[in-house]
Amino acid sequence: MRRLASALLALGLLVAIPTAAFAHDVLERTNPADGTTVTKLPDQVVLTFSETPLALGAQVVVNGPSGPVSSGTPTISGRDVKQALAPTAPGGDYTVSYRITSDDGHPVTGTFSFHATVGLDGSTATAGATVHVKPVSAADDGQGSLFVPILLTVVGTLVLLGIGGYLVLRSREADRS
Ligand SMILES: [Cu+2]
Repeated sequence: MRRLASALLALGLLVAIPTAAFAHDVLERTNPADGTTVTKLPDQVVLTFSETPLALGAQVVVNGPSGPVSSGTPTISGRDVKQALAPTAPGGDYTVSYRITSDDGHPVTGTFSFHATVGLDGSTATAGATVHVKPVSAADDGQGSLFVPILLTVVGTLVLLGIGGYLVLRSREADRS
């Protein structure tokens, strides 16, 4: 009986520990920032994540008034993913779509937007262009919401610890009598 109780306690601890290691790489900030206006289009966009994404399969598509202006493939430098822009990129509204591989192996995707008054080609944004303020959207193709798996882990751990603790107490009382 005591052996079973110890095993259940150990199992409960095993379930509890790895939860933190399954975190997704969350997009923390971008340059240019989402929903902002920059006077001059930078020669690259930078996406900073909470952890270093895997080098595998990173994609950043930058769409402007003239279409896609991404130049080459993105580079990963620490927690930063950098995407160079073509020197022909004009002023106007830009939308950036990204897909990176989180360090837990899951793909993380999302979009953000900004407005550049002057483009890399020196052109000014056309009159009447509006800034599209759009919240950063992020999605995890691999798992959807993390809430349910975390809840199940917590509940499962509490149940196992509870059963284990109860059995330890019972076996102690049994020894005494
Ligand atoms: Cu994940």
